[in-house]
Amino acid sequence: MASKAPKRDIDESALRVTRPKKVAVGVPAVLHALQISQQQMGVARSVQTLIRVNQKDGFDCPGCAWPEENKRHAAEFCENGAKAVAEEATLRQVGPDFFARHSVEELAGHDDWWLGQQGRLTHPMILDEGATHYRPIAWDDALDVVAEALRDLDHPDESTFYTSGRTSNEAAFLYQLLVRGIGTNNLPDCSNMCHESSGSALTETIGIGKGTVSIEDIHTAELLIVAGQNPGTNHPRMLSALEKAKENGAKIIAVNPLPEAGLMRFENPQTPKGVMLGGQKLADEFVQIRLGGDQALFQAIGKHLLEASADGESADPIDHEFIAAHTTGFEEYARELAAVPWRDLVEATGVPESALRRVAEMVRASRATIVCWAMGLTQHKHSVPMLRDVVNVLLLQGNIGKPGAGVCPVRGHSNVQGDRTVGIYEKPSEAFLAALDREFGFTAPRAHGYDVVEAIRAMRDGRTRVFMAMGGNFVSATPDTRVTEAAVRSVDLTVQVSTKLNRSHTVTGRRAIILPALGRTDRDRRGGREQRVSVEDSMGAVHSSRGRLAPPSDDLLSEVAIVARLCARVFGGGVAGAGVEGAAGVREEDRRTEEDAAAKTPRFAESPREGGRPRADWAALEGDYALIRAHIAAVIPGFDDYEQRIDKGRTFFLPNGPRDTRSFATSDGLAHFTANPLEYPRIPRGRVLLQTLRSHDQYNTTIYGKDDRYRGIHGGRRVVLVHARDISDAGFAEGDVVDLVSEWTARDGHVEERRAEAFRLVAYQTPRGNAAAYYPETNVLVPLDSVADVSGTPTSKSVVVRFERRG
Ligand SMILES: Nc1nc2c(c(=O)[nH]1)N[C@H]1C(S)=C(S)[C@@H](COP(=O)(O)OP(=O)(O)OC[C@H]3O[C@@H](n4cnc5c(=O)[nH]c(N)nc54)[C@H](O)[C@@H]3O)O[C@H]1N2
Ligand SMILES: Nc1nc2c(c(=O)[nH]1)N[C@H]1C(S)=C(S)[C@@H](COP(=O)(O)OP(=O)(O)OC[C@H]3O[C@@H](n4cnc5c(=O)[nH]c(N)nc54)[C@H](O)[C@@H]3O)O[C@H]1N2
Ligand SMILES: [Mo]
Repeated sequence: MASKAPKRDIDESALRVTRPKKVAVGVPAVLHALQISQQQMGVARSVQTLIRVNQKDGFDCPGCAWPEENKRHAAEFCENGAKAVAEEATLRQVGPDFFARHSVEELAGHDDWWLGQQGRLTHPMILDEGATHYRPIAWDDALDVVAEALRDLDHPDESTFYTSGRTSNEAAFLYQLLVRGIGTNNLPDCSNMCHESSGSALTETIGIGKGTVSIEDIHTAELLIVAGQNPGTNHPRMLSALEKAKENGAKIIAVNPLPEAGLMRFENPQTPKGVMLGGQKLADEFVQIRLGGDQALFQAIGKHLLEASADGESADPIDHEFIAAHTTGFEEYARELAAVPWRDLVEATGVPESALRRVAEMVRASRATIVCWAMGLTQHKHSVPMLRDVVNVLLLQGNIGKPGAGVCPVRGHSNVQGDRTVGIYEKPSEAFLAALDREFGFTAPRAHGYDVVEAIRAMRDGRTRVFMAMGGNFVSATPDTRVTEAAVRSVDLTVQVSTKLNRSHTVTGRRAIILPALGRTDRDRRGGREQRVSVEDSMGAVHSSRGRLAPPSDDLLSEVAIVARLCARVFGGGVAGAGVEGAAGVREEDRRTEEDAAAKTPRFAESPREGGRPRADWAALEGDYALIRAHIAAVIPGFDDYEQRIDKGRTFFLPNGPRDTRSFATSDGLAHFTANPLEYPRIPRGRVLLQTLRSHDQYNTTIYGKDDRYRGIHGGRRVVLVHARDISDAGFAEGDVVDLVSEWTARDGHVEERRAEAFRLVAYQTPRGNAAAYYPETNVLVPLDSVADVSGTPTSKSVVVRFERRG
């Protein structure tokens, strides 16, 4: 039996701090995962579930986007994947009785851990205007309310549609069609807060916003630089790939302000050696960099390579042939870099010149280098130029489009990359829109829509009347919590398609609707057959995913069904089932006739907007997801024979010009060197620069447990990790509880302050002047206007704060 959900929030007074660990994974991790699984779903369901994770006929792990290897292990999951699965496959439930017992106000007073631990949502719910409690509502009525609100808009841009990154290709494609059919490109997604900087930098420089390596490249690289990433917690299966690379002779450089356990050493629970020998040493070199110093590091590497090339004494490290044939901008890059003083590079990184040169020598010695990165590189003000400088270094040695070499932005959510591929983007390309128009006989809007930060501004400024979210936890995941919450509360109607209860169900518009959806692990029967969906991993490989577990309730619909029914209501034509078919599939007798639909056809259809509306047989799409895949194949290059290519658990790669043929879809068909002035954060006196990151027991805003085992934090989350001398310099002692106050100079020049209360000071091995605390508790400190240049990503890894004694 699963154990009961907690009754109380996290008790921070129970917090315990021990020494951080040096080794990641191993047997304790597996035991911990099994324990969490059993609490959530009992023994039998745990076993039944975990053996299907990432298997060829199983479901794609909702944990992260790291690819599976072709030859699968019997247990192709990791501790944190197991936790992600347990979180979804839990037997705990949040049904109408739960909402009758708890007012929305009471729920809003609980922390994210408590909310998430209550269980799966089982029934559509509505919060009427002025009501204190959600009440149950039939699916048809709920969808009618949404459709009606959409057609009542004066302008389509008064609606905004968020997507988190777990949504399947099929659901995401239909969802963007709904949104563009309504007439807006307001499609912000979690990517805007995540790898948007990677997309921006890579599209500009190599013509594709994705990585250029496969898992085999990782195995065969001579050098891997892992910067701004904590794979031991967030991509544990990546450690097996790094281990294999090491066995093949690769060197690894870890670049991080924190000595993260997984990067330093790794015990592979799947090999006896890992368990018995205390694991494999992973990082050959640990560069303990200052927050935001990575641009300087990559400039230092580039500068050293150019200097070595010029001295003419030893083998030239620069691939002049590649540069001449495939790139532009080299001269200017080299000239600008020559003018950057080493002193500045040392200051920005906090690393002595000798160590910078040592690292650069490792790069020089390698004939195949991969740079992997995640949030430590994407969530800074200057992330885009930083990543352009990563590309510059790789281009110098021709490390794009050759085996064992390339760029590897390691994605977060399990289908965030696929969602973008199938059109979840506020700035869609003309080619994509033109193809969409042709396929569905309408004209999609061309004007760009809102990203996440712009969406919040629009709500704040009263320009949004309907906000819908396909998964995720918008209110907790976004920056500037107080501003965002007020913004969301000003919307007429908020609609959340969700699997689990979270804060976005408690901070709502004047009216709110919860639409409970099937998750990855749930069996999805529609149209009398079991449906599968498909996803794209971090390396551009597409494969199918099929849940096998009995869903928590018969009242759930798949995301595809929810969107298909909204399309039918908003656009008319092929109206899918009324009535609640739940997981049992569409019942013939429940199908509405076209005439019924016409009677209910929204005002949109009566006075169609200029572009007309997309035409499709929505009911048919709901009944057979293969038909949606056929549409995707017709609109997006690279999906030919989609259906056959995902049969029998097969995986196929989407085309990738730089990787496959060294062709670059830039304006001139060449890869671009860029000259980027050096930037790095300056920390005012008496302040520290705070990064907001993940603990080991959380998945973004979903908190699995209260420990961050590898960092030695147990039983609580309100900690701030700081250098011991910065604690004493600020006049505090380790263990003191302080408020974190962020300081931000607004555009008009005045300094704004934001406060996060009651954090315990923990002395930690971080560079002087740098600190770390967990997200989402600290999102309240991140100013809405503090975003990365070009990409607009909130600067979650660099927030200037001071500590204040609690009054
Ligand atoms: N278990 C689990 N898995 C997850 C997630 C989860 O929450 N839990 N989230 C998923 C998602 S959506 C994502 S995007 C990924 C996130 O994966 P990560 O990017 O690994 O997540 P963070 O915890 O934000 O860790 C950032 C890392 O970068 C370092 N860092 C911070 N600033 C800098 C810097 O300026 N320079 C350098 N070099 N390093 C820096 C931090 O010390 C930390 O090690 O993980 C995915 N997988
Ligand atoms: N300060 C700070 N803020 C950050 C970050 C940071 O490092 N620091 N990281 C940013 C990053 S990288 C990301 S990706 C975002 C994450 O932002 P989001 O993706 O919005 O947040 P999650 O916490 O992953 O969303 C969890 C919720 O998704 C729902 N859910 C889970 N699975 C499914 C499903 O299959 N279908 C549906 N419909 N719903 C589902 C559940 O209800 C669950 O409560 O946060 C960003 N915010
Ligand atoms: Mo992410």
